[in-house]
Amino acid sequence: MTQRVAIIGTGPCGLAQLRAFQSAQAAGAEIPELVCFEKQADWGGMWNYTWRTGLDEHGEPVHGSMYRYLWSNGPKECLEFADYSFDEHFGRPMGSYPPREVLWDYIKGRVEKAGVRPFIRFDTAVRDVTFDAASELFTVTAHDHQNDRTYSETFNYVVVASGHFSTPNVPDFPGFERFAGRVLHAHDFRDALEFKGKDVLIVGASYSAEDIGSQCYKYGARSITSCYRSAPMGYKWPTNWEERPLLTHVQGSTAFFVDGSSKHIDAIILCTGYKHHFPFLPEALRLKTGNRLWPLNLYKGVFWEQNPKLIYLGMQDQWYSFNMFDAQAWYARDVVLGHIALPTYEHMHAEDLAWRQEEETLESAQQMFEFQGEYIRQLIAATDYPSFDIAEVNATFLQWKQDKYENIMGYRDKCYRSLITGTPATPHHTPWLEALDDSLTAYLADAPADRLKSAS
Ligand code: FAD
Ligand code: NA7
Repeated sequence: MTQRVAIIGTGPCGLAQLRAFQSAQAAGAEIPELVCFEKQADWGGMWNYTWRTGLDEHGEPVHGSMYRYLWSNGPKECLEFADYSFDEHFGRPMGSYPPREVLWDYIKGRVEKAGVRPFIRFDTAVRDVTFDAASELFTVTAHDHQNDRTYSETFNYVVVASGHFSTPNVPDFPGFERFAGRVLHAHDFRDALEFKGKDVLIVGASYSAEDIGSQCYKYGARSITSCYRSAPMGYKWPTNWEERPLLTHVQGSTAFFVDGSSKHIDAIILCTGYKHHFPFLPEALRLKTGNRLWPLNLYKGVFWEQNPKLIYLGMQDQWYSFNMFDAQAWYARDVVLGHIALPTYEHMHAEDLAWRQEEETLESAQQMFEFQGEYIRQLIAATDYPSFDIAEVNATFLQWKQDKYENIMGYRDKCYRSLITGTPATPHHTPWLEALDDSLTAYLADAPADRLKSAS
């Protein structure tokens, strides 16, 4: 019987899995039957922007957490696909920090070229996955929203590529229930213009706090106050942005902080991270972890050790992103195809624990991306995924970190060299802080629209 593989999700991870199998097929391998379930109407996962919040048109929780005006928060050179370069897709050099729509276009270009769209069932949400030990088959139950039909099919493998930055972690603070302004989580943040002229309080001190605060600043918030639980972000903020220790409570329109200080605020944005959430998985198959570099119980960061026919992609906290997902997907593919044999449970778990032990010793950002880089290097060495210079990617991450500490509102104007093609990035026509139009058309134009108009 032909093997069947279910893939849940068509974000960068699910698409990496499809591309991995397609590339093996193109090289002459016989591949299993692939069925990819995607609850949204289009592919790209997070990068497929939606204006919706709350529930979608089918009553499903909205997956998207990306907002308008989002530009890459790391250099594109650190995430470039090794088998599909930016040069190949765009045919020209560009800046190092493209906006969301440009990266979405890039992600789509590779899978359009690979011709894998027919494997995908869109508007189809996976509801339930079970495993039968006797037959060694998974039963996947899905809801096809186009035909309003729920059905079940069996599979030999299940790849969970449903992402982990979608279900918000939403703490409560005393006084929220009587606060006069808006309280929202980053997951529901869409347009920074909503906060123009307002005093915005940001809770949290990681990527979302930094970037959503920066969006609000860029689009005209009156002031930004960000508060932290563990440590301040420590960048050189503009004069109307200050960091305070954690919020204790809110009274009327006043926020109070752990150090006893207080401040007037109009709106509160909880940038307090996300939960790994798999409502379709039973207890025995469900990964439980915080957002960290080495989630436990996944051999090679991918295979559910208790039942390695269940594969998780992209569950790690991410310095590396698209290229890590590729490394994982290629490795998973080679296990499914029988090119790589998995060791015993004891071996897998011991290796997993050794990675975790090392993860726990990491202190600096540099140590963390080097750790993730080494993990990826080892995965790539085992497959035919094109290798690339991980040490140079790490060096680019290090420079990126320094750029941020030098100028948090200007780091996106810096340019790096591709580690796949060697092409240097070229400065964007407009500094990030002044580039209010984030569309693909505006980004790829030779000059800002107003300059083009006056020249014609
Ligand atoms: P996702 O992209 O989240 O895709 C998961 C897919 O699974 C979705 O299409 C979803 O609809 C589908 N799905 C979920 N549940 C089901 C179900 N039950 N049935 C069927 N389908 C389902 N990374 C970067 O490299 N650079 C950045 O600048 C960057 N910025 C980010 C900004 C924000 C605000 C967020 C939230 C993330 C950002 N990331 C960034 C990280 C981003 O999550 C990854 O780049 C990437 O999208 C992860 O891919 P994924 O496939 O694992 O998950
Ligand atoms: P992260 O990186 O997981 O960070 C979550 C932040 O939220 C972090 O600063 C946490 O503080 C803070 N947090 C979590 N719970 C609380 C409570 N209860 N009170 C105060 N602060 C809290 O999530 P992000 O959303 O920033 O980034 C996720 C992805 O989205 C990332 O890939 C980006 O590219 C976009 P801590 O440091 O743990 O004390």
